[in-house]
Amino acid sequence: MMLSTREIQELDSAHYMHPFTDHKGLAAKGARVITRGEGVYIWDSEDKKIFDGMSGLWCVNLGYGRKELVDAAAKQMEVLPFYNSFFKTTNVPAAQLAAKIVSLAGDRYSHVFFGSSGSESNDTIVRMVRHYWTTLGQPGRNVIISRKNAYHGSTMCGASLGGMSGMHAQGGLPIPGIVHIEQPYHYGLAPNKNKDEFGLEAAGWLEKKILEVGPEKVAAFIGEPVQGAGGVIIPPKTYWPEIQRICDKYGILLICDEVICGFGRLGTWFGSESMGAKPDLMTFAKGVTSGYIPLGGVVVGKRVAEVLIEKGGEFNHGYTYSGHPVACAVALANLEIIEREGLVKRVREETGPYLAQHFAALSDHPLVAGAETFGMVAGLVLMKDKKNHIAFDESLEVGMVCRDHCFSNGLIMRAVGDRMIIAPPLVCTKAQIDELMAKVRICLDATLKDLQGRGWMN
Ligand code: PXG
Repeated sequence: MMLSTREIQELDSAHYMHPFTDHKGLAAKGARVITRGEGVYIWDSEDKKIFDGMSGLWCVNLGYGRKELVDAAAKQMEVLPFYNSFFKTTNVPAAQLAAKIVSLAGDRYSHVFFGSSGSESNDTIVRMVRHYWTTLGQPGRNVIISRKNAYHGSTMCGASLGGMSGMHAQGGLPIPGIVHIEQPYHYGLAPNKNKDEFGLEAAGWLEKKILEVGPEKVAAFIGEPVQGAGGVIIPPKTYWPEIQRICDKYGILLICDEVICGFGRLGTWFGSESMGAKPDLMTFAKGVTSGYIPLGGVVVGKRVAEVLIEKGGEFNHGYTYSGHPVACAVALANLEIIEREGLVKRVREETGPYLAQHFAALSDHPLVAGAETFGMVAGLVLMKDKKNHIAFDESLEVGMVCRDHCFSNGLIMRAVGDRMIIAPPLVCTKAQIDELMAKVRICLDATLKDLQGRGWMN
């Protein structure tokens, strides 16, 4: 039986509790019902075609409708839909995928621990890092330093590592032993400063925090190579090498959360490569399967793996779905396609630079300031008066106004405060980038007209 949009919305608002959602507000309007996808497009239940400028939620990197991924899942389900890896057993796709991911990550790594999401994998990392230092006879080294406005997931550890004040305000977070430093947001914090100098200064906040906590108590630093959910905050190029130097100086572990940046989004297999960082541990999820099936995990560097394996004994941690054979089979097919189509290089050398050029050109729009990209992520700020660096009043929620115009004009573009961000599928062609940019301009014009009509803009 085909349900009407209204009927689906009624079921939805009566029974489905959505993530990060004010349900009273949603019920009044009804959720948009997305029904299918093909390539870089999705359709809603009213058959409206929409350009998915966010790759689902930073994950559908190969675009929608990739039959090979569907076939990989179906084939594995027929052969072995599930078996666990707990009791001295393994399965073929999990072992093959671990080896494949290690080969893509490079010589510094030897092992992969699997979970089903980014959040879970960051929980794994917190436990693994603390177990590592305890194994080395330093149980007091248990503090992890993260950053404000970081996003590392929604579980207790994930949300604690994250630096979102709204999340910390609910449920008594962060958990003990997690502290935060300011993010390296040049445009937002120090637009008039030299960018490279600001990068060094921002990395220096890590050293300050290490000294404040006591170097002997600091276990690790965690950061996204480019902050995604925080609004696509691209650090100055001086930032990560200096972070690396500081971690090395104090012997603390460096963790890069590659959940968004991994598997080609920044034009390298892992975002840390693009940023000049050499993490000991990397979290991944999302793009590893292009979002077709849940899978996440941790790429474990030799420094950590050797200690855990040689001296750590049993690591009392794992998930039912660690190394899920169907998810791993889909990931293997996904990585094979990324390699076959040369997508990482294409993003680095072709489509990424093309997007960069056209996205930067949006700065000529009266509303737009600070338009920047890296690979296939991009962010800009909507400004009331960009010449004098005057922001809109936060309570006006100008980003949301813009986001609604995007949706009306068939474009998914996300708002984070007054930052508008995109992360298109990696398969996006130059012609599709042209189409995307034309849509962005139409939406910005509609937003400008609307804001002027409301008297919010001169
Ligand atoms: N780390 C990073 C860097 C992420 O972006 C997670 C961990 C958590 O992954 P899971 O699979 O547990 O959701 C993420 C997830 C947004 C948004 O608003 C971003 C994410 C999730 C939900 C919303 O941009 N990223």
